[in-house]
Amino acid sequence: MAILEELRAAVVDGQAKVAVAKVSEGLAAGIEAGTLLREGLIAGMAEVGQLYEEGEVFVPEMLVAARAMTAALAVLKPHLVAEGVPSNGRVAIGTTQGDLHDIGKNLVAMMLEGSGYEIVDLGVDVPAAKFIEAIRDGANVVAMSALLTTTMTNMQSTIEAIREAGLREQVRIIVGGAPITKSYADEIGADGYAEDASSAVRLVKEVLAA
Ligand code: B12
Repeated sequence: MAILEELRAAVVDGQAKVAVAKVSEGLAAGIEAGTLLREGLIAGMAEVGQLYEEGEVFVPEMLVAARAMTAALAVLKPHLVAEGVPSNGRVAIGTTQGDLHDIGKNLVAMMLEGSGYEIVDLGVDVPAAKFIEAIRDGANVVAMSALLTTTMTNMQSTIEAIREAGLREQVRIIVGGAPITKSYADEIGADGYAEDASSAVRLVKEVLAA
């Protein structure tokens, strides 16, 4: 479909205005928000990652691509987030310390919000102390995101800090992000792992029911 292809290309080229226009055009043409997300925005960002790995683009290009994706996501958000769903629990979400990647985290937050969870977004580069504060403020779930192999280890130290604070039993901890696996989640003592935003919604439901 031409619109999806143009949307994907706009993300790759870092053209925020075009990406925003294509999302609006797609919605007006009756394309589902989830399709625009997966086949346009996420496909574009995956291509940028591939090009970066191949040495075809560098950090500045990744950054403008991320800005285009973020701008387009803002338009898509009300369509992804169903309204009027009662709160099913409070999720404190953040990207681990040292890590500035937030697109995946924001998507997970949006999908959870759309499924009726109250979201406390702690942002990026989040130290353990901030997660601990959020638990003391009533979060039932802590969701940590990491995109770098150098920052994924901070998930483990955060879980340890939560345990040392005596709060581990009262919270469910889930983790995700491109370098994270189920076995890593098990190894560091998290309660669950999901590979994308829609499975994150299922996961939160499961861990809260356990
Ligand atoms: C965009 C991007 C950037 C942007 C980020 C902008 C932003 N606002 O986020 C910028 C330019 C800032 C950036 C910087 C860097 N980046 Co970068 N970046 C990327 C890129 C291309 C895309 C990431 C992305 O947004 N993907 C799209 C989203 C939708 O996917 P996602 O994040 O994986 O999230 C999904 C799932 O993982 C899951 N999920 C995510 N979080 C969570 C949390 C929970 C709880 C759950 C359940 C699920 C879940 O659900 C999400 C939705 O489906 C990746 C390439 C890649 N293949 O991932 C590199 C990549 C992550 N970056 C990389 C690197 C090296 C860097 C830099 C070190 C580069 C540099 N030399 O400066 C810096 C680090 C800065 C820092 N301290 O964080 C490497 C990491 C390598 C490694 N193994 O550690 C990658 C893999 C590129 C590569 N192939 O080498 N980057």
